Amino acid sequence: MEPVLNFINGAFVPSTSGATIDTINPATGEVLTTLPRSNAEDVNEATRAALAAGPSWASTSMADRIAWLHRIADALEAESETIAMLESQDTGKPIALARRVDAARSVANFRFFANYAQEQEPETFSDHGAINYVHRSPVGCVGLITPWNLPLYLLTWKVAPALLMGNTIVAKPSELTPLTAHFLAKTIHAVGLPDGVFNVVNGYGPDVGQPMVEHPDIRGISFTGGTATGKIVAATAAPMFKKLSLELGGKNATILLDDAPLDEVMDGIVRASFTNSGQVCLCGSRILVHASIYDSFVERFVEAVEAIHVGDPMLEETGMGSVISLEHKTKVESYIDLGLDEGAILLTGGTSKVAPVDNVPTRGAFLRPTVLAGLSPSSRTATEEIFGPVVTVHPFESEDEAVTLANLTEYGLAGSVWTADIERGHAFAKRMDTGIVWVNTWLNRDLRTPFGGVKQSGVGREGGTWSMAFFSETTNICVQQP
Ligand code: TXE
Repeated sequence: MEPVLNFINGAFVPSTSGATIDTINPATGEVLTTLPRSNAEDVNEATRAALAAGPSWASTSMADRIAWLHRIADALEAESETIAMLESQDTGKPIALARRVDAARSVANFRFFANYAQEQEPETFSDHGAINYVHRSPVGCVGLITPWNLPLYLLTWKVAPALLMGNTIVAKPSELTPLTAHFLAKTIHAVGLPDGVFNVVNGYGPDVGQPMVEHPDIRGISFTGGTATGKIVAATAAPMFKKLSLELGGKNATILLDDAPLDEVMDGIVRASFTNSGQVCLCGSRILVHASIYDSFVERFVEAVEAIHVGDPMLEETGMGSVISLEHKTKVESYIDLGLDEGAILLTGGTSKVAPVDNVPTRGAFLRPTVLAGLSPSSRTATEEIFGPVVTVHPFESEDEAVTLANLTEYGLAGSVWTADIERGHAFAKRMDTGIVWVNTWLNRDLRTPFGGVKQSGVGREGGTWSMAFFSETTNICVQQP
């Protein structure tokens, strides 16, 4: 596989130091290729290119930029299978999931913002004999920093609106998953986007991400990643008054009210628990079940979880592949052990010592989906983010108790409520202290809606007009009428 390079000013270049990092296929343990180990010098180069390209890109019309988004979407769509393959190799996720979620949504992100921009009405207000209108201009050069769980999906979620609103970009993918950001750069280069408008700098967070946040000419940062890193980013950016969007961690609750129709909801709850090996910040990692249906739910849930085919991500029938790395596998296993120390009953799965996944490479980072019962809802295992294929299940006696349990962690990103009575779903959803609530569904995404969390899950919202607002500055122009 060709080495990943930085993409700066329309050229593919190594880091100035020449240093590289290996990127591993987590399902096999094999080295896929190398990526540049960049540093502040490379960030400065990329920022210089972005600034130089800024004025001409900002002066393009919205219609031109919409056309560019469609060109990029068309080119990505033509290569969907390649994107799925790269993403599956880079992350260990099943190829079917990479096709259905990562590749498809990366195209959809460009298409959505191109089409949605055309639906927007001018923002005007008239009163006191004057007409006000909101003039939107680009933030300028923006920094996009993304994580390893949905690499291209989350990068394009930021690139599309940033380009649409006339910004130039310095992007930093996770050092664990550089392949599809590189592919996006090649695609953007091939369609002929002007040099310097989109730049990619690869490397470790402290070496590349930190200098991006510190750079005075990078005027906005859109960050998706862990809460701990989000705090570092926020502390650096705050005194510089940069525009900042932080999509961070979660410990989301899946709540079954006493009338939840178990047969109908089971598939949704298994998906919410174990999609992408639980490595989606929107996954439900705590399942709260009304006591009256707890036993029957647990029995059917465990049966459904044990039916998930865990194995080689390249096989079509695989439902769950590996986690992102051996290091992350060890972290997840430490939480399974912690859960047992905190008094959990292991209903299925467990560490690879207890429940090894067979027919996979020994150096593959594979874990079985794991369900822990009997834990206090305020235990560490049930309140700290694990970000792996591990869920805890807890009974509750009343809706008030369920609301208290749902809201007790320091996170507030998402959650789902399952009930036969839609009115109860509406009412319960409004009591949850999260940015997103699904009722009788999960990961049903309308890209016009605000996406983001509260508390330790972050600050700001992206999606639809929220993204267009984040990636632009407003000037209100008030004209006195004659
Ligand atoms: O995050 P990290 P990871 C969260 C999820 C999990 C984590 C997993 O909850 O906790 O992200 O992704 C760069 N200055 N979400 O481990 O370490 C780093 O190189 C600037 C929530 O990758 O935070 C990488 O490119 N940047 C999310 C990026 O930050 C730094 C969805 C994220 O790395 C940096 C997906 C620094 N000092 C994952 N240190 C959601 N809410 O949507 C590291 N980075």
